[in-house]
Amino acid sequence: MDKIIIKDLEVFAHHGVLKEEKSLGQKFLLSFELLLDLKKAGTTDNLNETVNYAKLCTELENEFKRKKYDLIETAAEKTAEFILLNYNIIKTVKVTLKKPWAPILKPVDYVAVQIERSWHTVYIALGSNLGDKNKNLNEALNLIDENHLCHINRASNFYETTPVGYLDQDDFLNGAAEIKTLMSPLELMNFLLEVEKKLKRERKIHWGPRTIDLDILLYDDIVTEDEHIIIPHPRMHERLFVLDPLCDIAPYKVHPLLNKRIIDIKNELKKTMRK
Ligand code: PH2
Ligand code: MG
Ligand code: MG
Repeated sequence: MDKIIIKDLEVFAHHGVLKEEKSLGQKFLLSFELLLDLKKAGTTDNLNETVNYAKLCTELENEFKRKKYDLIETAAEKTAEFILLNYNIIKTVKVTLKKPWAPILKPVDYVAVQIERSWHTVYIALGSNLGDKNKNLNEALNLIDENHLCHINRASNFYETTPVGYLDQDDFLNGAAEIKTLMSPLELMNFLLEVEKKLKRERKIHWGPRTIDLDILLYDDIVTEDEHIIIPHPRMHERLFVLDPLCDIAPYKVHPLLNKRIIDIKNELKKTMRK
């Protein structure tokens, strides 16, 4: 991917654990690699198709001076978030934050942190079989969209489905959505649990009735080895109530473990179910 590079922007600010650092302040050097597509700007010669780095540097200086953090880790994290939230066209940012006058009583050139942060594309499944199912799914989508670290890019149609697994319960309404997020898989999972709680989901019977169930299906193309966050969702490819809605919004997305398109997984599952 193309890049805009800003090296060693000098900013005087007040980050540090020591109280002298917070009162006196010191010099910081901020470097950035902004990943974005520069082809259109390059062919049209139009500033609106890219990032105005003069304006960005002024905004970064203001943002960086706005608060006093203990850690350069936090200052870097907030700066990365500021860029990704305010410049839609930037997909990924690498921030290097140097502290050349760090009061460590040793001769060093500088101490620094370097982080890389990105927007992630996630597919989630939604299901409800208690109360006003349509309203539950829509409220879940709204709550997700209201969080500043998440946007709903696309939502599927909602499908009435018969229960799979525990059968003695009402039919489900199922859907899927494509989300853009700055959260990590764990942060997103905890956030979705909070949304479920807000919609008054009570966990009683495993796979039993629920006002809302929100599951992460795919997160970029990652394959986790963590038994608490299994991505891709381990049963998504066996469930038509997941694949039908997912096919509305991402039929040609490739499942990163099965290495097959969603639409092909769905059609093959339909065929084996007819046998
Ligand atoms: N969710 C389950 C178990 N069974 N069946 C349908 N039709 N739809 C669901 O969302 C569903 C289910 C566990 O999450
Ligand atoms: Mg589920
Ligand atoms: Mg679940």
